[in-house]
Amino acid sequence: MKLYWGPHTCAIGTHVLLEEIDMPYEAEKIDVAGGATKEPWFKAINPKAKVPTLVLDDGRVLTEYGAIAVWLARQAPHLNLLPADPDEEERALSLMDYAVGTIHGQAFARVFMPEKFEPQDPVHQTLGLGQGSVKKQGQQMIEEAFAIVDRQLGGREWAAGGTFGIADAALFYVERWASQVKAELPANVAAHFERVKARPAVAKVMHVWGES
Ligand SMILES: N[C@@H](CCC(=O)N[C@@H](CS)C(=O)NCC(=O)O)C(=O)O
Repeated sequence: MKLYWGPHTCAIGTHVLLEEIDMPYEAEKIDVAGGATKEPWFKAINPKAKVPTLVLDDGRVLTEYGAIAVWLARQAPHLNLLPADPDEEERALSLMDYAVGTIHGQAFARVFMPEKFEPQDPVHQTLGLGQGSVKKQGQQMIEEAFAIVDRQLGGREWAAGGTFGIADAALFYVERWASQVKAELPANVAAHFERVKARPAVAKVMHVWGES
């Protein structure tokens, strides 16, 4: 299978999972910031024009972090990447969805790409808020969301199930972005980030990405 990824993107979460499950894969770096996902060759593979994009050996194309992560977890059930216990599974999926849908899709997206929100944002238009308000809102959302994650992690080492899993890889990729927007991670989240970075699979991926 082959993962398409781009520097500084959320695709690092998927890359980490691929490394953790220890199945053969290739990883192709593309210039996401330079618009590579919008090029016809890439859109022919994934019309959503996003990474992570995972192409299986039989040609099927998997998209969306959560769906790919569950699929990868199912390839290596012994690793408990998605807990079998229903309560822990719910916890894993809930934290993963919060990282992907809210922290990434709503909060960081506002800071990284305010132009995608400003024109359509009725609150912004109605209140006639000045430029930069979407970014400020995103920044506030990031801080509120990490405070929620901090309480949810509590004294746990991992998001769910007692071992590293798909929610941890999702939290990892948003935790990585915090320093870029000068958001301070609360104590439990910061400790979680360090714990994930200490994993050999993660260190290997970060070396390939050339990022800290
Ligand atoms: N919901 C998607 C989000 C994927 C996403 O937003 N990827 C970004 C990088 S973090 C991307 O490929 N952006 C390229 C673009 O919008 O041109 C997922 O969970 O996989």
